[in-house]
Amino acid sequence: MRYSIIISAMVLLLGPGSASAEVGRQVAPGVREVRLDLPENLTKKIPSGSDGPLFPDEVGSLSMTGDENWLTLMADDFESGFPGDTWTLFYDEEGPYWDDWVCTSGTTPPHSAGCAAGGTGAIGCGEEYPNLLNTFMTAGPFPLGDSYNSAGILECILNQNSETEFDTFFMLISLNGVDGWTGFEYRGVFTNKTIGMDLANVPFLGNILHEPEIWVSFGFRSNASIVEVNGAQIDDVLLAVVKSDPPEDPPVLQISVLKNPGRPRSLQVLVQVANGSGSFPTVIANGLKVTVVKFGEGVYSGIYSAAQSVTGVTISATDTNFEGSGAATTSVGFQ
Ligand SMILES: [Ca+2]
Ligand SMILES: [Ca+2]
Repeated sequence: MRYSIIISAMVLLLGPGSASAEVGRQVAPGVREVRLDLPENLTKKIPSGSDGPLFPDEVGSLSMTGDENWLTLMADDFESGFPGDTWTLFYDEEGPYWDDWVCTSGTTPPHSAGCAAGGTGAIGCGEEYPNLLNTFMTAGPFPLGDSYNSAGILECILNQNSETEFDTFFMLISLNGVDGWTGFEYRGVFTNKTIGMDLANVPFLGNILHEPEIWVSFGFRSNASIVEVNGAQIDDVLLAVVKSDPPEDPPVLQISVLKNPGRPRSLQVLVQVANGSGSFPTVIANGLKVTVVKFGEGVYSGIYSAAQSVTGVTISATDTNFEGSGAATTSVGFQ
C-alpha cells in the first residue's frame, strides 16, 4: 500500500515526461511549498502578446483597494476574454486546458478560469476533470522595475475540488519564465479562498521585490485515477507592488577599501550609497566590473583581486536615480 502511494506520488510529481519537483514544508492544511520545472513535452498553445506586460488602469478588488501606493502590474477577472494577450497556455496534447467558463467565480461573476474548461475533452461546470490532466497558464514578463518596491503580492481567488492525495493546483513564480518555477501547491477542497504569494517571501527564492522581471503561472495536474467535479478554478488574479517614495536628490556615494582580506593582493570594496536607486551601484576597478552584493542598508560589497604585476588600482562607483547620477573614485597602491 505504502509502495503504491509512493509510486503514485512519483507519477504526480514527475508527470508524463516532465521534470521533477521539490516539495517543501506544509504551510496550511492542503498547502505546501513547491518548486518545479514545467513539463518539456507540453504544447505551447497560444503565445502571449509581444507588447509586453499589461498595466491596467483598473485596480483589482482585493486587498490593495484604496491604497494609492499600490501599482497593479496585472489584473484579470476573466470577464473580457481568455487568454487574450496576457496568458500563454501549456498543456498535454491529448487533454484539455485552462479556459474561461461560467462557473463559480470570485467577486466578479460570471466568469472564472477553469483548469479543464478549454480544448479537446473540455468539461463544463459541474463535470469531472480528466485523469492525467497537465496544464498551466503563464503570464509575463512583469518588470518589478526601479527597485522602489517595498511590498508586493500575487493573489487570486481559488475554488478547488480535487482528489486530496494526488491532484494538485499550483501557484508559481519564475524569474526567467523558463524554469525554476516556485510557489505553492494546493490539494483538496478550497472554497472562494483568497490565496496569495508575498513577493518579499517567495518559497525557495525569498525576497524578489527587486528582481528585474518575473513570470507567474497557475497550473493543475491530476494523476491516473480518481477525479472530482470541476478541479481548480481561479478568478480575480492580481499582481501588484507597493511603491515607496523615490529620493529627491541624486545619489551620494562613498568608497572604502580593505586591503588583503583573506589573501594578498585582494581588495574588499565597500560602497556606501545614499539616495540610491535601490539597485546595486556599478563598481569598476582598473576597467573591470566588480560584482557586488548587498552588505547592509545602502552598503554594497565586492572583491577585486589584483594581478602580481599591478601596482595601483583605481576604483569608481556610480549609481543613478530619478534625480540624476552620483559617483565616487578612489585609488589603492600595492608595494
Ligand atoms: Ca470573474
Ligand atoms: Ca486523481
